[in-house]
Amino acid sequence: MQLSKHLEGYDKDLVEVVLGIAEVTKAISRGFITHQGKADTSNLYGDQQAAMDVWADDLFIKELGGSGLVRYLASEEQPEILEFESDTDLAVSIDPLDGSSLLSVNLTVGTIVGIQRGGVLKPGSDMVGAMYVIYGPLTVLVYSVGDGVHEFVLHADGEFVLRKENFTIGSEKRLGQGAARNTYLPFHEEFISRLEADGYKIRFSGSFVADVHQILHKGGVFTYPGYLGSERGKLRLLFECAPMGYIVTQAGGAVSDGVVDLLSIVPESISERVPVYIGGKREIELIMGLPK
Ligand code: AFP
Repeated sequence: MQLSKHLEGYDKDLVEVVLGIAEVTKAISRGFITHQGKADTSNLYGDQQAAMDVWADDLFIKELGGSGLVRYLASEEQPEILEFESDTDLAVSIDPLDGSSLLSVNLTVGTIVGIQRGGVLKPGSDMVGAMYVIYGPLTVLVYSVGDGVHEFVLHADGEFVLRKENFTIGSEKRLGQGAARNTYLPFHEEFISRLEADGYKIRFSGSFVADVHQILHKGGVFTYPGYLGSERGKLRLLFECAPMGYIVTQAGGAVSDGVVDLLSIVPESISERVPVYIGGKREIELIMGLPK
């Protein structure tokens, strides 16, 4: 079944936005060969932008800004929230190319999208939908509009075709852990030690979207914690953690900053960072229960 068919019956504007984003991701999947190398620019966070980052960001702004379907757009590559003429109140936050520093070594990167109504600075629990696309050996799109999690594969004829419907998080013991061990805070050190003692295998690529995709399918937990020198972590609440957290929660998992449900956090700015623990309920309960 094609993506457009699968989305039948949901809010028309929301469906059009999801399909518009899917169209851009098809262009991105074809564009890796022609947009290699680095741009001479860096984003709001000081990350040097890859040529693909800038190009992909541009494609999304043109598609969503020109569609008349999106009022607000926040992109990880833009310093401000963009506002467009629109009859809707749909608001999109987007990381056009997460993990792009890995492009130079040809590892998997992806696009992450969260969709809200009325504005982007809202808690993840208010989302009306989220999706991500992984550009790996296959181009795979995963979406949820609050009614389960579904996965599609991009076929040679240019269509996203259903591969897994209503799937739930796996149950294997896998552990993706960011930050250097000598900067771990004591409760985090304890968390990791307990998982290691329980036989968790390490899985970390440096591409959050790919790492969470693996945990979603296989099971376990991904964490990029707060650490000495950066107690609020590295990853972005709006562009990375909330949309992926929404999807993992929809798949029967959970997401936290270590203390509260991450989806309950109201972002104060688009650039807000947050410690993240995302994966199975058991692992998230463990970190939330450890004394801080
Ligand atoms: P890039 O998009 O700049 O490659 O950053 C990727 C990322 O935000 C996230 O996808 C990774 O989990 C994290 O950074 C890896 O960061 P470190 O390599 O500094 O641990």
